[in-house]
Amino acid sequence: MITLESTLRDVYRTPAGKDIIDMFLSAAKKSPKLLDNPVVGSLKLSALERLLGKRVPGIAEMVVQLLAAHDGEIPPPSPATITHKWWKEAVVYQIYPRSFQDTNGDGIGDLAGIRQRIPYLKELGVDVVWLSPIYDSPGDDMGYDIRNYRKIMKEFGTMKDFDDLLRDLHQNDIKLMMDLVVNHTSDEHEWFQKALKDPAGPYKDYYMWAAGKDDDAPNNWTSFFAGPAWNYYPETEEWALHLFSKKQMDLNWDNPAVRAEVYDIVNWWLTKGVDGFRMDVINLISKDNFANGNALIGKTIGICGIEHYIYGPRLHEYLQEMRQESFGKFDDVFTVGETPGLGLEMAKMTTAEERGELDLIFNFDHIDNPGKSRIYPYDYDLRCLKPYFLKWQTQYGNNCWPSVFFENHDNPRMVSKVNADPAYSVVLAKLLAVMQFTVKGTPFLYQGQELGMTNTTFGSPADLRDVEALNRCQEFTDTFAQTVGMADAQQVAFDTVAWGTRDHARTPMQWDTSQNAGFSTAQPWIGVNPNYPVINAATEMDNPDSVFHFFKKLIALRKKYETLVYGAFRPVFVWDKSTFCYFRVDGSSKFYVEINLTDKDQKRPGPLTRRHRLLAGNYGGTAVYLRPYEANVYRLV
Ligand code: ISL
Ligand code: CA
Repeated sequence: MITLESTLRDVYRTPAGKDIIDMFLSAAKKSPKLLDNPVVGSLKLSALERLLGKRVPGIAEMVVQLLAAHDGEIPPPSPATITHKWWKEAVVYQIYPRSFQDTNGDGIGDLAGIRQRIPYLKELGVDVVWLSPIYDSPGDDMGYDIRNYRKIMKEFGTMKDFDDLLRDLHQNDIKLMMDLVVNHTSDEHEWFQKALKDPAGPYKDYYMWAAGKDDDAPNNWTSFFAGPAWNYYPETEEWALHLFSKKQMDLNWDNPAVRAEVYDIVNWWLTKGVDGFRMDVINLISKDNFANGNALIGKTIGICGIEHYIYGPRLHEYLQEMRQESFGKFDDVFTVGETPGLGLEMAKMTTAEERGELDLIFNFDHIDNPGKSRIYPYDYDLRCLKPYFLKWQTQYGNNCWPSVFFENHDNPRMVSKVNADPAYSVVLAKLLAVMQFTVKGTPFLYQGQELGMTNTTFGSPADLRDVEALNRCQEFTDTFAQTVGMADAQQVAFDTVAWGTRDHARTPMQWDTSQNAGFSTAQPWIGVNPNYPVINAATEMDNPDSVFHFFKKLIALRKKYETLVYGAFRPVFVWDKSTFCYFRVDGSSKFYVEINLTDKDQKRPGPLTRRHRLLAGNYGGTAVYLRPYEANVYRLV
């Protein structure tokens, strides 16, 4: 049992302990190798704060509490070989249906629009389409607040539209992955409504309730979307938990009736022929207790109370039961868990094939630089990708399989984060493609990434649509008003939020140079990026040097050479922080990748020989040195 008296070495031997210490060391810009030092390793856990060199009182207690339910966990050892699976070879394309293609002139994307664009997806060469939620929803969090799991959101169409889409995708050898949001439901879901109408009935215990303290919330937990994580309901005279928006009510997974409902929903969609699920914040479903969160850690991370549910006591039990009761009964479906906050060791406990839980997870440690959050503007340093990939490509084990992504519907466009100068966006988009399709793991593309789509410009809060951004705008206005005065506070708040808002990823897909970029004949629900006359699918499909054709080429390469899927990852010149170079090798082929992670010319760390055949490069050829953000893939013959 880990206690405050345990040594840091004991803590570091546990999966969760290692991940947490690594996370805090990385944020404090200290090397994980610090724990190899025998003196440091023998320090008591209570000395952790001093090790980090900054006051984070209570961090040791947080580690003890988080580890309490996971004592003795040991990740299964890595086997010598990798099991071949179709979903390890596939390329996944995430569609945000609201912004993909409108066909009925209401300014909102729909299922018929996705069906219309299947030829485009075939041309690109993707194997799986992942749809962000399409279920009936009031749209408070753009569909991540589900009101009816067996009904299609009216703006997106009907169940017949869904059946037509699924049939046509399958006829084109494209599989379909749905987005399963079961940590919470909309407050308009019938379960929650019944809980309010009949507090003594069976549905109240579908959700997470607690008595308040006097007139205040049960504890100090805050929502991912700013503000307290509790709503008060006079009907029950209690508070209900919402880790996300005020209309997204957390389900009580400790209730076996809730788990049975979820498995029934999953089986209903799998029986319709769906090929897999991306599972929204699935690591948050097990909460340990409602004690207050560590306020200082909450301040550091930006969310208070997270240690009570980020890796909860019954998480593995629920994930194993879910597989047994649903996915495990169907051949060849695949599951990817969205698991914010799970590090590599906890991910092994959740995805190692012997564990019978999830196939893949999304880890977000590379989406922001260590210790940074997109809530506050900062200059993203591309060099951080090197230690990230070195770790996940060499330590994750052959019984686990990485997901490889740079963008999704929750984050600004990567090319703009790295360098806002449009002169670099094509080269950067191609650099990221070289990395995404040549490291080991399943690539997950986000719509528009294959075009090099960028962030847009928002003029005022009226241009924003995301509940998280609008909440933060209000929160920051209130905070800044105390220092800069109300007149400037709103502008400062908006400028802060506009940098990292999720809305950047949700502007309409840019199809061609016609009105609204060919997305809709009506005014779209969110503004079109003004750069669509240059960055759009039609223009790029006519240009062999475009980002589109570069992605298409790399996807084809990955299909042609199994070495790029299952081959060994062999990093070289690891000491060089400015470049990232590695081999992919198996019995049949050998590939070499060289990437310049900076906006400066860099000396090539390793010489090219006449054996190096350039297959793809974002400058279309090579020079004596590596140019800004240059990325090249060679086959050695
Ligand atoms: O942005 C993030 C990771 O880069 C996280 O803060 C993200 O909000 C978190 O991972 C949860 O995201 C998922 O659940 C939310 C929903 O708003 C997001 O769109 C979804 O991806 C609540 O359902
Ligand atoms: Ca529409």
